[in-house]
Amino acid sequence: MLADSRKKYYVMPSAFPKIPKIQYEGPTSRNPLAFKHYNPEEIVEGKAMQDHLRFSVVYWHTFRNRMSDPFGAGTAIRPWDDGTESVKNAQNRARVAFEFIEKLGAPFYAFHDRDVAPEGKSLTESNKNLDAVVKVLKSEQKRTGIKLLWGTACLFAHPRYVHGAATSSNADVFAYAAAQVKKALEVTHELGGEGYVFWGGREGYSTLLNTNIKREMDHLAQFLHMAVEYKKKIGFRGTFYIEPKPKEPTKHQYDSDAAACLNFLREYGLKDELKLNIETNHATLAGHTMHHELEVAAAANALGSIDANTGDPMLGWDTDQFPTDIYLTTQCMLTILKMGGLTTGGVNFDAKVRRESFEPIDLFYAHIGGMDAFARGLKIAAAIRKDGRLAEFVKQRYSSWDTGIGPKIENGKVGLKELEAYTLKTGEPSNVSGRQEFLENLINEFI
Ligand code: XUL
Ligand code: CO
Repeated sequence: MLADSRKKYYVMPSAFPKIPKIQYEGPTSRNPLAFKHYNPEEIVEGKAMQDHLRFSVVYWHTFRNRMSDPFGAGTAIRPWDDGTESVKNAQNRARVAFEFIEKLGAPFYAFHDRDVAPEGKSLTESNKNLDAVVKVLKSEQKRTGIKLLWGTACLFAHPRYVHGAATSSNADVFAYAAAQVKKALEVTHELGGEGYVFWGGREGYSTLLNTNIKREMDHLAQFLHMAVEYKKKIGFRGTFYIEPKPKEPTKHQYDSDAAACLNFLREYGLKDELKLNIETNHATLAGHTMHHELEVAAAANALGSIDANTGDPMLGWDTDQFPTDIYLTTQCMLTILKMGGLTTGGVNFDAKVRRESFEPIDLFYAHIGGMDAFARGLKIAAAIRKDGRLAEFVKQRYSSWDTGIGPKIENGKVGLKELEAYTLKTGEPSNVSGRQEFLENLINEFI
Protein backbone atom coordinates (compact mmCIF):
# COMPACT_ATOMS: atom_id res chain seq x y z
CA MET A 1 0.00 0.00 0.00
CA LEU A 2 2.62 2.42 1.17
CA ALA A 3 4.86 1.62 -1.77
CA ASP A 4 1.95 2.11 -4.15
CA SER A 5 0.93 5.50 -2.85
CA ARG A 6 4.56 6.62 -2.84
CA LYS A 7 4.81 5.60 -6.44
CA LYS A 8 1.69 7.57 -7.28
CA TYR A 9 3.04 10.80 -5.84
CA TYR A 10 6.61 10.36 -6.97
CA VAL A 11 7.77 13.37 -8.91
CA MET A 12 10.95 13.06 -10.93
CA PRO A 13 13.69 15.43 -9.75
CA SER A 14 14.44 18.20 -12.22
CA ALA A 15 17.33 17.52 -14.59
CA PHE A 16 17.90 21.28 -14.97
CA PRO A 17 17.10 22.61 -11.48
CA LYS A 18 18.96 25.92 -11.92
CA ILE A 19 17.43 26.76 -15.28
CA PRO A 20 14.18 28.71 -15.33
CA LYS A 21 11.69 28.79 -18.16
CA ILE A 22 13.39 30.81 -20.90
CA GLN A 23 11.62 34.16 -21.36
CA TYR A 24 11.69 36.91 -23.95
CA GLU A 25 13.51 39.90 -22.46
CA GLY A 26 14.13 41.99 -25.59
CA PRO A 27 17.27 43.14 -27.45
CA THR A 28 18.74 45.08 -24.51
CA SER A 29 18.80 42.09 -22.13
CA ARG A 30 22.20 40.74 -21.12
CA ASN A 31 20.77 37.53 -19.68
CA PRO A 32 22.26 34.60 -21.64
CA LEU A 33 19.29 32.45 -20.67
CA ALA A 34 16.72 34.78 -22.25
CA PHE A 35 15.48 35.44 -25.77
CA LYS A 36 16.48 38.81 -27.20
CA HIS A 37 14.41 38.45 -30.39
CA TYR A 38 12.18 35.39 -30.19
CA ASN A 39 8.94 36.67 -28.75
CA PRO A 40 6.49 33.82 -29.41
CA GLU A 41 3.30 35.92 -29.38
CA GLU A 42 4.66 38.88 -31.36
CA ILE A 43 2.81 39.37 -34.63
CA VAL A 44 4.83 39.49 -37.84
CA GLU A 45 3.00 39.77 -41.17
CA GLY A 46 -0.27 38.99 -39.40
CA LYS A 47 0.91 35.80 -37.71
CA ALA A 48 2.52 35.04 -34.34
CA MET A 49 6.26 34.35 -34.46
CA GLN A 50 5.77 30.92 -32.96
CA ASP A 51 3.45 29.98 -35.84
CA HIS A 52 5.87 31.26 -38.46
CA LEU A 53 8.85 29.46 -37.01
CA ARG A 54 7.44 26.25 -35.49
CA PHE A 55 10.71 25.45 -33.72
CA SER A 56 11.58 21.83 -33.14
CA VAL A 57 14.23 20.12 -31.00
CA VAL A 58 15.86 16.95 -32.34
CA TYR A 59 16.10 13.97 -30.05
CA TRP A 60 19.18 12.42 -31.66
CA HIS A 61 21.67 15.25 -31.23
CA THR A 62 20.27 16.87 -28.14
CA PHE A 63 19.57 13.79 -26.03
CA ARG A 64 21.55 10.95 -27.61
CA ASN A 65 24.77 12.45 -28.88
CA ARG A 66 27.62 11.54 -26.55
CA MET A 67 29.83 13.95 -28.49
CA SER A 68 32.63 11.64 -29.50
CA ASP A 69 34.68 12.22 -32.64
CA PRO A 70 36.91 9.92 -34.71
CA PHE A 71 39.81 10.76 -32.39
CA GLY A 72 38.25 10.55 -28.98
CA ALA A 73 35.52 9.45 -26.62
CA GLY A 74 32.31 11.30 -25.88
CA THR A 75 32.59 14.29 -23.59
CA ALA A 76 28.89 15.02 -22.92
CA ILE A 77 27.93 15.35 -19.26
CA ARG A 78 24.33 14.17 -18.94
CA PRO A 79 23.77 13.40 -15.25
CA TRP A 80 20.27 11.98 -15.83
CA ASP A 81 21.53 9.31 -18.23
CA ASP A 82 22.88 6.10 -16.63
CA GLY A 83 24.71 5.24 -19.87
CA THR A 84 22.86 1.92 -20.35
CA GLU A 85 20.63 0.87 -23.23
CA SER A 86 17.81 -0.10 -20.87
CA VAL A 87 14.19 0.79 -21.55
CA LYS A 88 13.98 2.35 -18.10
CA ASN A 89 16.83 4.73 -18.92
CA ALA A 90 15.16 5.53 -22.25
CA GLN A 91 11.89 6.34 -20.50
CA ASN A 92 13.63 8.52 -17.96
CA ARG A 93 15.53 10.30 -20.73
CA ALA A 94 12.22 10.98 -22.49
CA ARG A 95 10.94 12.80 -19.40
CA VAL A 96 14.15 14.84 -19.25
CA ALA A 97 13.78 15.69 -22.94
CA PHE A 98 10.34 17.11 -22.31
CA GLU A 99 11.56 19.10 -19.31
CA PHE A 100 14.22 20.61 -21.58
CA ILE A 101 11.85 21.38 -24.47
CA GLU A 102 9.27 22.82 -22.08
CA LYS A 103 11.79 25.13 -20.40
CA LEU A 104 13.05 26.21 -23.81
CA GLY A 105 9.53 26.89 -25.04
CA ALA A 106 9.86 25.03 -28.35
CA PRO A 107 6.50 23.72 -29.55
CA PHE A 108 7.82 20.62 -31.39
CA TYR A 109 10.34 17.78 -31.35
CA ALA A 110 11.50 15.15 -33.86
CA PHE A 111 12.99 11.68 -33.45
CA HIS A 112 14.23 8.48 -35.11
CA ASP A 113 12.74 5.27 -33.71
CA ARG A 114 16.11 4.12 -32.37
CA ASP A 115 16.92 7.45 -30.69
CA VAL A 116 14.01 7.17 -28.31
CA ALA A 117 14.13 3.44 -27.61
CA PRO A 118 16.91 0.83 -27.73
CA GLU A 119 17.18 -1.68 -30.58
CA GLY A 120 16.33 -5.15 -29.23
CA LYS A 121 17.66 -8.57 -30.18
CA SER A 122 14.79 -9.05 -32.61
CA LEU A 123 12.30 -6.85 -34.43
CA THR A 124 9.64 -7.96 -31.95
CA GLU A 125 11.77 -6.85 -29.01
CA SER A 126 12.67 -3.54 -30.71
CA ASN A 127 8.97 -2.83 -31.32
CA LYS A 128 8.18 -3.67 -27.70
CA ASN A 129 10.90 -1.32 -26.48
CA LEU A 130 9.57 1.42 -28.74
CA ASP A 131 6.01 0.95 -27.46
CA ALA A 132 7.23 1.26 -23.87
CA VAL A 133 8.91 4.61 -24.57
CA VAL A 134 6.12 5.88 -26.82
CA LYS A 135 3.81 5.51 -23.82
CA VAL A 136 5.96 8.03 -21.94
CA LEU A 137 6.27 10.33 -24.98
CA LYS A 138 2.51 10.31 -25.34
CA SER A 139 1.86 11.22 -21.73
CA GLU A 140 4.58 13.89 -21.78
CA GLN A 141 3.09 15.38 -24.97
CA LYS A 142 -0.25 15.49 -23.22
CA ARG A 143 1.21 17.04 -20.05
CA THR A 144 3.18 19.76 -21.85
CA GLY A 145 1.31 20.37 -25.13
CA ILE A 146 4.57 19.81 -27.03
CA LYS A 147 3.91 18.13 -30.38
CA LEU A 148 5.76 15.82 -32.71
CA LEU A 149 6.91 17.66 -35.85
CA TRP A 150 8.00 14.45 -37.54
CA GLY A 151 9.09 10.93 -36.85
CA THR A 152 11.49 8.79 -38.85
CA ALA A 153 13.18 5.41 -38.82
CA CYS A 154 16.91 5.01 -38.36
CA LEU A 155 17.82 2.91 -41.39
CA PHE A 156 21.54 3.55 -41.27
CA ALA A 157 23.10 2.89 -37.83
CA HIS A 158 22.70 -0.89 -37.48
CA PRO A 159 25.31 -3.03 -39.33
CA ARG A 160 22.50 -4.78 -41.27
CA TYR A 161 22.21 -1.55 -43.29
CA VAL A 162 25.84 -1.67 -44.39
CA HIS A 163 24.78 -1.81 -48.08
CA GLY A 164 21.82 0.52 -47.62
CA ALA A 165 18.21 -0.11 -46.60
CA ALA A 166 15.72 0.38 -49.46
CA THR A 167 18.66 0.28 -51.90
CA SER A 168 20.44 -2.68 -50.33
CA SER A 169 21.70 -5.42 -52.64
CA ASN A 170 20.04 -7.81 -50.15
CA ALA A 171 16.25 -8.16 -50.48
CA ASP A 172 15.97 -9.38 -46.87
CA VAL A 173 17.44 -6.08 -45.70
CA PHE A 174 14.87 -4.19 -47.82
CA ALA A 175 12.16 -6.25 -46.08
CA TYR A 176 13.59 -5.49 -42.62
CA ALA A 177 13.72 -1.78 -43.39
CA ALA A 178 10.13 -1.89 -44.64
CA ALA A 179 9.05 -3.55 -41.39
CA GLN A 180 10.88 -0.88 -39.40
CA VAL A 181 9.23 1.94 -41.37
CA LYS A 182 5.79 0.34 -40.90
CA LYS A 183 6.24 0.50 -37.13
CA ALA A 184 7.74 4.00 -37.20
CA LEU A 185 4.76 5.22 -39.23
CA GLU A 186 2.32 3.66 -36.77
CA VAL A 187 4.09 5.27 -33.83
CA THR A 188 4.31 8.67 -35.55
CA HIS A 189 0.59 8.42 -36.27
CA GLU A 190 -0.19 7.43 -32.69
CA LEU A 191 1.72 10.45 -31.40
CA GLY A 192 -0.15 12.80 -33.74
CA GLY A 193 3.01 13.59 -35.73
CA GLU A 194 2.60 16.34 -38.31
CA GLY A 195 5.01 14.68 -40.69
CA TYR A 196 7.37 11.83 -41.45
CA VAL A 197 10.88 12.14 -42.91
CA PHE A 198 12.78 9.83 -45.22
CA TRP A 199 16.47 10.52 -45.08
CA GLY A 200 18.36 7.95 -47.13
CA GLY A 201 21.24 7.56 -44.70
CA ARG A 202 22.97 4.82 -46.65
CA GLU A 203 20.94 4.93 -49.86
CA GLY A 204 23.86 5.42 -52.20
CA TYR A 205 27.12 3.68 -53.02
CA SER A 206 30.71 3.44 -52.07
CA THR A 207 31.90 2.10 -55.43
CA LEU A 208 30.15 1.75 -58.79
CA LEU A 209 32.07 -1.47 -59.45
CA ASN A 210 29.55 -3.40 -57.32
CA THR A 211 26.47 -1.22 -57.87
CA ASN A 212 23.42 -1.43 -60.13
CA ILE A 213 22.13 2.14 -59.91
CA LYS A 214 18.96 1.52 -61.92
CA ARG A 215 17.87 -1.39 -59.75
CA GLU A 216 18.65 0.46 -56.51
CA MET A 217 16.71 3.57 -57.57
CA ASP A 218 13.75 1.43 -58.66
CA HIS A 219 13.78 -0.25 -55.24
CA LEU A 220 13.92 3.07 -53.42
CA ALA A 221 10.87 4.26 -55.35
CA GLN A 222 9.05 0.99 -54.62
CA PHE A 223 9.85 1.42 -50.95
CA LEU A 224 8.38 4.94 -50.90
CA HIS A 225 5.27 3.81 -52.80
CA MET A 226 4.75 1.11 -50.17
CA ALA A 227 5.05 3.72 -47.42
CA VAL A 228 2.54 6.00 -49.18
CA GLU A 229 0.13 3.10 -49.49
CA TYR A 230 0.51 2.17 -45.83
CA LYS A 231 0.14 5.79 -44.75
CA LYS A 232 -3.22 5.93 -46.48
CA LYS A 233 -4.23 2.57 -45.07
CA ILE A 234 -3.72 3.65 -41.45
CA GLY A 235 -5.17 7.12 -42.05
CA PHE A 236 -1.98 9.03 -41.27
CA ARG A 237 -2.48 12.52 -42.67
CA GLY A 238 0.92 14.03 -41.87
CA THR A 239 3.22 15.21 -44.66
CA PHE A 240 5.89 12.90 -46.07
CA TYR A 241 9.26 14.54 -46.63
CA ILE A 242 12.42 13.46 -48.39
CA GLU A 243 15.65 15.04 -47.08
CA PRO A 244 18.38 15.69 -49.65
CA LYS A 245 22.04 15.07 -48.79
CA PRO A 246 24.87 14.39 -51.25
CA LYS A 247 27.43 12.44 -49.25
CA GLU A 248 28.32 11.31 -45.74
CA PRO A 249 28.11 8.50 -44.83
CA THR A 250 28.25 7.17 -48.41
CA LYS A 251 30.49 8.57 -51.15
CA HIS A 252 27.39 9.37 -53.20
CA GLN A 253 23.81 9.44 -51.96
CA TYR A 254 20.96 9.21 -54.46
CA ASP A 255 18.98 12.04 -52.83
CA SER A 256 21.94 14.33 -53.43
CA ASP A 257 20.20 17.71 -53.63
CA ALA A 258 16.77 19.27 -54.11
CA ALA A 259 16.94 19.01 -57.91
CA ALA A 260 17.95 15.33 -57.79
CA CYS A 261 15.15 14.56 -55.33
CA LEU A 262 12.55 16.39 -57.41
CA ASN A 263 13.68 14.55 -60.54
CA PHE A 264 13.47 11.23 -58.69
CA LEU A 265 10.00 11.99 -57.30
CA ARG A 266 8.72 13.02 -60.74
CA GLU A 267 10.28 10.05 -62.53
CA TYR A 268 8.63 7.60 -60.16
CA GLY A 269 5.23 9.27 -59.82
CA LEU A 270 5.80 10.39 -56.21
CA LYS A 271 5.83 14.16 -56.68
CA ASP A 272 2.37 14.66 -55.15
CA GLU A 273 3.16 12.45 -52.15
CA LEU A 274 6.38 13.93 -50.76
CA LYS A 275 7.71 17.38 -50.08
CA LEU A 276 11.32 18.27 -49.28
CA ASN A 277 12.96 18.79 -45.91
CA ILE A 278 15.94 21.04 -46.70
CA GLU A 279 18.96 21.11 -44.38
CA THR A 280 21.57 23.86 -44.54
CA ASN A 281 24.69 21.76 -44.07
CA HIS A 282 23.44 19.25 -46.65
CA ALA A 283 22.97 22.12 -49.12
CA THR A 284 26.53 23.30 -48.58
CA LEU A 285 27.90 19.73 -48.86
CA ALA A 286 26.16 19.63 -52.27
CA GLY A 287 27.99 22.80 -53.30
CA HIS A 288 24.86 24.95 -53.00
CA THR A 289 23.71 27.66 -50.66
CA MET A 290 20.73 26.98 -48.41
CA HIS A 291 18.99 29.83 -50.23
CA HIS A 292 19.46 28.02 -53.55
CA GLU A 293 18.04 24.74 -52.24
CA LEU A 294 15.05 26.50 -50.67
CA GLU A 295 14.32 28.40 -53.88
CA VAL A 296 14.59 25.22 -55.99
CA ALA A 297 12.20 23.38 -53.66
CA ALA A 298 9.78 26.31 -53.41
CA ALA A 299 9.73 26.77 -57.20
CA ALA A 300 8.47 23.19 -57.48
CA ASN A 301 5.89 23.83 -54.74
CA ALA A 302 7.71 21.20 -52.71
CA LEU A 303 9.30 23.10 -49.83
CA GLY A 304 7.88 21.43 -46.74
CA SER A 305 10.21 21.86 -43.78
CA ILE A 306 13.76 22.84 -42.89
CA ASP A 307 16.53 21.28 -40.81
CA ALA A 308 18.10 24.41 -39.39
CA ASN A 309 21.83 24.17 -38.85
CA THR A 310 25.02 25.34 -40.51
CA GLY A 311 28.38 23.96 -41.54
CA ASP A 312 31.85 25.38 -41.07
CA PRO A 313 33.08 26.92 -44.34
CA MET A 314 36.64 25.87 -43.44
CA LEU A 315 35.66 22.19 -43.10
CA GLY A 316 34.18 19.94 -45.74
CA TRP A 317 31.98 17.76 -43.59
CA ASP A 318 28.59 17.76 -41.92
CA THR A 319 29.42 19.65 -38.73
CA ASP A 320 25.74 20.28 -37.90
CA GLN A 321 26.36 23.49 -35.96
CA PHE A 322 23.61 25.66 -34.59
CA PRO A 323 22.66 28.50 -36.96
CA THR A 324 23.81 31.92 -35.78
CA ASP A 325 24.35 33.76 -39.06
CA ILE A 326 21.65 36.42 -39.49
CA TYR A 327 22.29 36.68 -43.24
CA LEU A 328 21.53 32.96 -43.58
CA THR A 329 18.36 33.07 -41.47
CA THR A 330 17.18 36.18 -43.35
CA GLN A 331 17.56 34.34 -46.68
CA CYS A 332 15.69 31.32 -45.28
CA MET A 333 12.82 33.46 -44.05
CA LEU A 334 12.64 35.50 -47.27
CA THR A 335 11.96 32.30 -49.21
CA ILE A 336 9.64 30.83 -46.58
CA LEU A 337 7.55 34.03 -46.36
CA LYS A 338 7.48 34.32 -50.15
CA MET A 339 6.02 30.83 -50.49
CA GLY A 340 3.33 31.62 -47.92
CA GLY A 341 4.93 30.15 -44.80
CA LEU A 342 5.41 26.69 -43.33
CA THR A 343 2.27 24.62 -42.79
CA THR A 344 3.00 21.15 -41.37
CA GLY A 345 6.76 21.76 -41.46
CA GLY A 346 8.94 23.67 -39.04
CA VAL A 347 12.37 25.03 -38.23
CA ASN A 348 13.93 21.85 -36.88
CA PHE A 349 17.30 22.23 -35.16
CA ASP A 350 19.17 19.27 -36.62
CA ALA A 351 22.25 20.61 -34.88
CA LYS A 352 24.64 19.57 -32.16
CA VAL A 353 26.73 21.43 -29.65
CA ARG A 354 30.52 21.22 -30.11
CA ARG A 355 32.44 18.45 -28.35
CA GLU A 356 34.01 21.16 -26.20
CA SER A 357 30.56 22.41 -25.07
CA PHE A 358 29.84 19.42 -22.89
CA GLU A 359 27.69 20.80 -20.05
CA PRO A 360 23.87 20.56 -20.04
CA ILE A 361 23.54 24.36 -19.98
CA ASP A 362 25.25 24.50 -23.40
CA LEU A 363 22.17 22.78 -24.87
CA PHE A 364 20.15 25.81 -23.75
CA TYR A 365 22.61 28.39 -25.06
CA ALA A 366 22.73 26.60 -28.42
CA HIS A 367 18.97 26.46 -28.92
CA ILE A 368 18.36 29.98 -27.60
CA GLY A 369 20.92 31.28 -30.09
CA GLY A 370 19.35 29.39 -32.98
CA MET A 371 15.85 30.55 -32.09
CA ASP A 372 16.95 34.18 -31.73
CA ALA A 373 18.86 34.00 -35.03
CA PHE A 374 15.72 32.78 -36.82
CA ALA A 375 13.50 35.32 -35.04
CA ARG A 376 15.81 38.07 -36.29
CA GLY A 377 15.83 36.56 -39.76
CA LEU A 378 12.04 36.56 -39.72
CA LYS A 379 11.79 40.20 -38.61
CA ILE A 380 14.41 41.33 -41.12
CA ALA A 381 12.78 39.41 -43.97
CA ALA A 382 9.40 40.90 -43.07
CA ALA A 383 10.93 44.40 -43.03
CA ILE A 384 12.54 43.84 -46.45
CA ARG A 385 9.18 42.69 -47.80
CA LYS A 386 7.35 45.65 -46.26
CA ASP A 387 9.88 48.06 -47.75
CA GLY A 388 9.14 46.46 -51.13
CA ARG A 389 12.19 47.71 -53.07
CA LEU A 390 13.70 44.24 -53.48
CA ALA A 391 10.50 42.66 -54.82
CA GLU A 392 9.88 45.70 -57.02
CA PHE A 393 13.39 45.44 -58.47
CA VAL A 394 12.88 41.78 -59.36
CA LYS A 395 9.45 42.53 -60.83
CA GLN A 396 10.91 45.32 -62.98
CA ARG A 397 13.78 43.09 -64.08
CA TYR A 398 11.27 40.79 -65.74
CA SER A 399 8.92 43.50 -67.02
CA SER A 400 9.70 42.68 -70.69
CA TRP A 401 7.74 39.49 -70.06
CA ASP A 402 4.63 41.41 -69.00
CA THR A 403 3.89 43.34 -72.23
CA GLY A 404 4.81 43.04 -75.90
CA ILE A 405 6.59 39.91 -77.09
CA GLY A 406 7.15 38.44 -73.56
CA PRO A 407 3.60 37.22 -72.85
CA LYS A 408 3.31 35.93 -76.42
CA ILE A 409 6.33 33.67 -75.77
CA GLU A 410 5.10 32.64 -72.33
CA ASN A 411 1.67 31.77 -73.65
CA GLY A 412 3.04 29.75 -76.56
CA LYS A 413 1.58 32.12 -79.16
CA VAL A 414 4.79 32.42 -81.19
CA GLY A 415 7.48 30.08 -82.52
CA LEU A 416 10.96 30.44 -84.00
CA LYS A 417 9.60 31.89 -87.26
CA GLU A 418 7.65 34.70 -85.56
CA LEU A 419 10.59 35.45 -83.27
CA GLU A 420 12.89 35.72 -86.28
CA ALA A 421 10.53 38.24 -87.87
CA TYR A 422 10.31 40.14 -84.57
CA THR A 423 14.10 40.26 -84.16
CA LEU A 424 14.66 41.37 -87.75
CA LYS A 425 12.39 44.29 -87.00
CA THR A 426 13.60 45.25 -83.50
CA GLY A 427 17.35 44.64 -83.94
CA GLU A 428 19.91 44.19 -81.16
CA PRO A 429 18.32 43.86 -77.68
CA SER A 430 19.47 46.31 -75.00
CA ASN A 431 20.13 44.96 -71.49
CA VAL A 432 20.18 46.73 -68.12
CA SER A 433 22.43 46.03 -65.13
CA GLY A 434 21.61 43.19 -62.69
CA ARG A 435 22.72 45.55 -59.88
CA GLN A 436 23.97 42.81 -57.56
CA GLU A 437 26.04 45.20 -55.40
CA PHE A 438 23.16 47.67 -55.15
CA LEU A 439 20.90 44.82 -53.93
CA GLU A 440 23.49 43.50 -51.47
CA ASN A 441 23.72 47.00 -50.00
CA LEU A 442 19.95 47.18 -49.84
CA ILE A 443 19.76 43.94 -47.81
CA ASN A 444 22.46 45.26 -45.47
CA GLU A 445 20.30 48.29 -44.71
CA PHE A 446 18.06 45.89 -42.80
CA ILE A 447 20.61 43.61 -41.11
C1 XUL B 1 21.70 13.37 -41.13
C2 XUL B 1 20.40 14.01 -40.94
C3 XUL B 1 19.34 13.16 -40.33
C4 XUL B 1 17.96 13.44 -40.81
C5 XUL B 1 16.93 12.52 -40.22
O1 XUL B 1 22.65 14.19 -41.71
O2 XUL B 1 20.21 15.16 -41.25
O3 XUL B 1 19.44 13.29 -38.97
O4 XUL B 1 17.58 14.74 -40.53
O5 XUL B 1 17.20 11.19 -40.44
CO1 CO C 1 18.58 16.47 -41.05
